[in-house]
Order: sequence, then C-alpha cells, then structure tokens
Amino acid sequence: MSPKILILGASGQIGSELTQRLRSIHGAENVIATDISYNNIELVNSGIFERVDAQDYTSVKICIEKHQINTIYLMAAMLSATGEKFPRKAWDLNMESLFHVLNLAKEGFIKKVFWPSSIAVFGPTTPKENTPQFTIMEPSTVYGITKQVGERWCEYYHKQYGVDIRSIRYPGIISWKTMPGGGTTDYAVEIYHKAIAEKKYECFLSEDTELPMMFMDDAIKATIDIMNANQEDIKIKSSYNLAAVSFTPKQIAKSIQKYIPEFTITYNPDFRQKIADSWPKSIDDSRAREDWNWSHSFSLDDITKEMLTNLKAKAKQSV
Ligand code: VAH
Repeated sequence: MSPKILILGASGQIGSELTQRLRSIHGAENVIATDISYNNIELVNSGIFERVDAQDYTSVKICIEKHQINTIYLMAAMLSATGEKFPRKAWDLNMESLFHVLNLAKEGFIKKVFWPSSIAVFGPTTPKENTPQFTIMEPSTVYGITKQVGERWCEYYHKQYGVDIRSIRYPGIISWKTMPGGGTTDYAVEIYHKAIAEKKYECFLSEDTELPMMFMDDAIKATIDIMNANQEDIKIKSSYNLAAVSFTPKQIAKSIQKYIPEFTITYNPDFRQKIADSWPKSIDDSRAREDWNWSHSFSLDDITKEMLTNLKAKAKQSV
C-alpha cells in the first residue's frame, strides 16, 4: 500500500517535524497536513495544508475522501499543563478526535493509524525507576487519563474490529524548530532559548526533578519505525513504552554550561511540579527494542549541542 497520509494536528511541536520528514520520504503530494489554524507558516507554504478540526468527524471524513487517504497520524491533543486548566476541553479534544479516527478505520476508510500516548499514563503509584511496560497506571492528570483510556480503546478496536493502530508513549520531547505548548516538560525546551537570549533561566520545576526525555529526531525515528514495522511484530496494541535519556533541570544546566559557562539557573516550582512528581523518572522500553528494533541516538550532551547550535543559527537568520 503506497501511503497517502493525513496528519491531524500538523502544526504542533511533533506534528510539524513529522510532516516535514514524511514529506521527504513519501513526497509532499502524498502527505496532507491539517490543523485547526494556519499558524505554522513554514508548514503551510511547504506542501498541501488544509484547515481540519480533528473533533469534527465530517471534516476529517471529507478530507480523507478528497485525498484518498489510507494512513492517519493523529497528533492533535491538549497536553498536561493546559489540560489541568481546561479539563473538559482536554477530554473532548483528546477523546473525540481518537474516536473519529478509530471509527473511520473500523468503517474501512483508512488502513493504518498512529496515535501518540505518553509517559503521562503513569501516576504517583507507578514504580518510578525503569517503569515497566505493564504496571500500575493511576494517572493524576486529565491528559494522563485521556491517554490511559485512549490506550484501552486502541487495543479494543484492534481486537474487536482488526484496526491496525500503532502507538508509543512519548517522553518529554526536546526540539528547536517549533515551540511546544502547554506541556510540563516544556522547560527542557525553554531553557535553551533563554540560555542563548539571556544566559539565565528561571525553571518552573525543582532542580532534582528527573524526567524521561528524548530529542525530536529520535521521536520522529521511533514514530516512523513503528509505522513501518510488520503488523505481526506490533505485539502490544495499547502503546509501547519508549525512552532515550532521563535527566534533571540541574543536569541540563550543567550541560549548557559546557557551551555557555556564564549560564545560570534558578528554581521557582509552580503547579507543574505536582504533575512532574506524578510521572516516572526512567522508563523500561525493552519491548519496543525487542519487537520493532527501536534504538535511540541522542544523549543529553548531544541534545544540548544540537539545540544551541541550531537556535543560534536560527537567531542569526532572523536578524
Ligand atoms: C507534556 N510534553 O509535558 C508532554 C508530554 C511526558 C510529557 O506528554 O504534557
């Protein structure tokens, strides 16, 4: 099946880079980028972009039929921090969009689906070190609840209706091309911008808050790897644990200081500290490594080098 791809939520932090990578692999004409707004000009100007509300079944179905889509990447979601401010909106967006895509697959309109889960499915009672693939899951955020319930529906639609859906539990994602929005791990992106602009950063998490993280290139690689895997190799139909590196704000600061010695960090934890404290420190992703040959490439120092190099270059271009 030659992919004709629809990306819902293409303007977001992961969606925007995933769109560009899929366009480079499959050709721009085979990747339809959509979002609820045209706020990512680079994306809009580099291929087919349409306004589609992932919560509107009819507009998703019209787009699928218009472009003869057979594969959907559902990247639209409200993340953890914003979800705590707008619980009902987070539930409606994250769940309605998933149900529309699952039902369109069940009804035969699409053949393959990617849906991102998150380490936010784990909660305060989950083992925090090297969190297993199968373990206690009592998420304490709305976002985490939507991801836990979403995983159960993905597995149900596969078992009941044979839907080919693949999913991974993303850790915090660090990137320089598109700013994240509304996440708790966003500090790990903001810190690099502030390091370059002001050589200082006030962190909204405490210095020893260890969280699982990943560079965007690794996250995109994992997403494409799982979608390219043979269906029989995808043995877990809820969502795969995925990991790369875990670190604290203090450790990022030390990594930055290798390049910007005068950089300083202060700590002023806010409401997002409680969210971060409910999540694991590190993740066991051995099943992803076994089932579909996952491996990561970027260490913390690799991430710091990539972030500072590219953000400095981007700043020069915008002058
Ligand atoms: C968030 N970036 O902070 C997301 C992610 C593991 C965290 O899912 O909400």
